Formats: sequence, structure tokens, C-alpha cells
Amino acid sequence: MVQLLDSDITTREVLEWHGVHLFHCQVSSCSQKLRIFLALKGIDWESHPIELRTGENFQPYFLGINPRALLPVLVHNGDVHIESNDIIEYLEATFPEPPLIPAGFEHKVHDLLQMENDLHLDLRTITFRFVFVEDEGFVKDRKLLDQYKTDNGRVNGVPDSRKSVEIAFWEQANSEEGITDESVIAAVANFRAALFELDEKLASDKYIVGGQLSVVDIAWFIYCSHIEFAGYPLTDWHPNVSRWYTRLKAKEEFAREVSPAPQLLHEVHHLQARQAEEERSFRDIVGE
Ligand SMILES: N[C@@H](CCC(=O)N[C@@H](CS)C(=O)NCC(=O)O)C(=O)O
Repeated sequence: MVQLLDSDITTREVLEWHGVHLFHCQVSSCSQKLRIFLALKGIDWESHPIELRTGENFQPYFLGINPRALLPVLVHNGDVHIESNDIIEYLEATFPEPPLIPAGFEHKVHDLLQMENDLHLDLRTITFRFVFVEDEGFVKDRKLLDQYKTDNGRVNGVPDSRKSVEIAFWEQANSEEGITDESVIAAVANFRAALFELDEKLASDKYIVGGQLSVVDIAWFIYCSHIEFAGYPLTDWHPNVSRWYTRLKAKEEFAREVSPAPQLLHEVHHLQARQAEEERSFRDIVGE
């Protein structure tokens, strides 16, 4: 569980805050996952929007509550929690009703959430090639990236090892070469393997774990929406997952998180049409 130490927190005002506060962004997958969780739990929370597009997450105020520069961040009664799945497990323990981790399946859920987290850079690789690209402003400003590199924020009292992974990703995305075809192909293969297993499970089961709706369904629902938006053929490759996805999407808490703003829809359709003309679409790169 990643709860920052008092000495890690340089944005001191949050220490005085009461209740549940969430730093989040509309289009961030981890924020969407958490907002569905909060809605299903009926937890009241105060919103602190952070704009990834303008690099607000690399500004000193935000680095003072998450030196990793990542969303979401939870502040609960002055304690600062980072890492979306840790936040979810913390909130589940703090607000147990209604349960979104089935009793007796805590370890299994933890492992499945870890697996989902391990795919996060693959998700970014796919979406930064086919959804959020350079000219839409998502690639990082050089100055902000340098600021982030030199920031000496700490997590659990030590310089954060995760930071080098983040920097490597943004350096590659910012480079002349950008996100390579090879990394897209590898990312899609990782998703395909994980979703193949889910598809087998969902052939007979209504939900992924423990026979009831859980945080694992929420997490995969969000991933499926993002990769499908990028061009991943969810219905063709994983028909049971696709049916499960459609069932979840009928719920208001889920649907509202995966209905992109008209402006984003327009930009992405335009981008993907251009990529198709240039034979650089998802299908062109991945094949089939
Ligand atoms: N393992 C982290 C991943 C968090 C993450 O990568 N968040 C993305 C949004 S979904 C982010 O903040 N990206 C920074 C950026 O795009 O500048 C978690 O689960 O919280």
C-alpha cells in the first residue's frame, strides 16, 4: 500500500483536509476506474481536477503530493495515498459496504489487480499511438519533463524508483522515433494473452472473480474501453469479454465514464482516418 509519509508530502495544505478528496482527470483510465468504484460505493468525494494535457501533474504543487507525477491521488483525512489499486484496496477496507472485493477472494483480487497494473504501460503505448498523439498536446513539454527529472520528491522516504520508468516512457514518446511499431505489437500481444484468459472465464461466468461484480470487473472494463477506442477488435477477438463489457456498460456508473467528449471523439476519428490513409492504423501495425 503506498501511503506517503508525512516527510514525503511537500504540499502541506492537504494535511488539514477532511473527508475524501480525489485528484483526477476526465480521460485518465486510472481515474475512471476509481470514479466508478466511488460511485458504486456511494462515497462522497471532493473533486480536484488535474489537467494532464497541460502537464499540471508535473507542477510543484502536484509533485508535492505525488512525486511520481501520476493520477489519481487520494487524500483522506489528511493522509495521502497514491497508486490506483492501492487506493481502491484502502477504500474497500475503510468503506466495506457494498463489498466490491468478494469475501475470501482478497488475495486473488490483489493478484489480478497487480496483473492489470503491470499492463498499464502497454495501455499507454497503445493509446499514445492511436488516441492521444503528438499534435493533440499529450506528449510532454521538454521543460516540464526536465523539471520532473530534477525534482527530488520522495516516496516512503526514499527517491522513487518508479520515476526512471516514467521518464524512459516519456523520453521515447517525445523522441523523433516516437512509440515504435514493435512496442505496439508487444503491447497488443500482452493484452491479447490476458484477454484470451478472461474470455475463457467469461464464457461461463457472469463476472471475473467470486461470482459478483468486483473491482477487477471495473478495472478491465476501463482497459477494454480504452483499447477498443484505439482500434483493438474486442468483439472479434474476445466475444465473451465483449458481451460482458456491453452488460456492464448498461449501468449508468460505467457508461458515463466511457462516453468521450465530442471534441475528443472528433479528434480521434480524424486521427485514425489519417492513420488508415497512411497505412499506419491499428490494423496495419498489428495485422489481422
Ligand atoms: N500505477 C499507477 C499508474 C498511474 C498512471 O499512469 N496514471 C496516468 C493516467 S491513467 C497518468 O497520470 N499519466 C501521467 C501523464 O499522462 O502525464 C496507478 O495505478 O495509479
